[in-house]
Amino acid sequence: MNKNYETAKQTYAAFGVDTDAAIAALKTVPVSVHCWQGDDVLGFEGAESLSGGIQTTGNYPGRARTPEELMADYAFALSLMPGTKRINIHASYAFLGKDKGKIDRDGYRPEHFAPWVKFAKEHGVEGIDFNPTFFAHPRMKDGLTLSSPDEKTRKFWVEHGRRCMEIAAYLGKEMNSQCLVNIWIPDGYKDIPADRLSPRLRYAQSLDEMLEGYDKKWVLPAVESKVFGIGVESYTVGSNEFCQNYAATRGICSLLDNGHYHPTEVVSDKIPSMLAFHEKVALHVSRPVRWDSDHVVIFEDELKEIMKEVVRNDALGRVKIALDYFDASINRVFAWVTGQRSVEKALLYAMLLPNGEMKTAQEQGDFTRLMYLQERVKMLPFSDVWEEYLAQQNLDENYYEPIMEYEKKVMENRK
Ligand code: RNT
Ligand code: ZN
Repeated sequence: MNKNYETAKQTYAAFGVDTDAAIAALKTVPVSVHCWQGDDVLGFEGAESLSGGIQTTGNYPGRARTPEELMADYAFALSLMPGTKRINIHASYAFLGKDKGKIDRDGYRPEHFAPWVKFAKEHGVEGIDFNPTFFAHPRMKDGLTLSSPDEKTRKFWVEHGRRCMEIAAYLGKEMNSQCLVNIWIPDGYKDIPADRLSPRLRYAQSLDEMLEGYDKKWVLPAVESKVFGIGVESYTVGSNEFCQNYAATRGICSLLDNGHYHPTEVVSDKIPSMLAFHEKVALHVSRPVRWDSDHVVIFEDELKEIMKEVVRNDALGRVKIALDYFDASINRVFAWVTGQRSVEKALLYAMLLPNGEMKTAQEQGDFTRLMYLQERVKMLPFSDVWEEYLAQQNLDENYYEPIMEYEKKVMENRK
């Protein structure tokens, strides 16, 4: 054990904080790591660009171009991430094999995801989460999927959703860990619509059809809302109110992506409101810069606030944490690892706060002491505890060099 850690441990103990307990607790918190950071959300279906209001920017060399390359990069990234990990797969990352070109998204089956189960088991991850892919596909009509007025289109996407619920049950069973299925649709209008209700009623109906009879033991469905996307600036069908009411009335989960709200709204404040009424709530941890830009998550204030709400409300078992960002302007493995490590740091930071004492100060109306404590803890030797956490898992702060080596040896050859 390093000397700095011993000193840090005593410093925190003076505030009534047990650093050993925090380290042990953090090791068990699952964080779901998205597969789509590795290839700019393109998937295995041959897509050359993204659509549905989301966008990756940058052209840093070395993008994974094949399933093999993506899996290699994913495995390498996971090896540099501390803690308990899950993998998070989009339907567009199916291994279609001989079915390629013969079946469409309404025909995907569990077997097309068997390689992901193998991958998950080989890399010691806790479970697999899943996402139907309702974007970047020719069957979107006028930018709509589950809310389409065209019955053939709507049915196609409902069927895709139903297939995904079956795939998720398979993934849950195989991994012996409930699979979170996140439902996000890009549906919306660029300009002022004449009817804002009908698309929402159709979306609700489609969700009901898609979720009918799903395997409650192995699958936990969630709906993700959004305020706007590129090309759908005026109206999105799956708004916040729509998704929250849908989730509440159907007894499913609501997923909050911190890039999906008006700029002065914060997800940290939404978490306790959700916890007051829901057993579970899901997160997409992202970093919006001026818009839903999906920048790499870094260790900044709102991330700390989000994890404080998870930790101090004893909600580690109730809040499902997943990552959602995609940056193509820097080394993609570095982006992956930095975002995951930032979430881990924020969790540890929250666990090392004298939360009980601060709460007492608040309840006693002693706001002077509350501010004193809140400011005081900012300068405690957090980094020594973080490095100890890494060291106990044979990791350290230098993850830059190994990634640069990997870039030279592996990624630079992808031309
Ligand atoms: C889009 C949503 C959604 C996607 C992923 C790829 O704005 O955040 O979660 O990022 O499904
Ligand atoms: Zn998201």
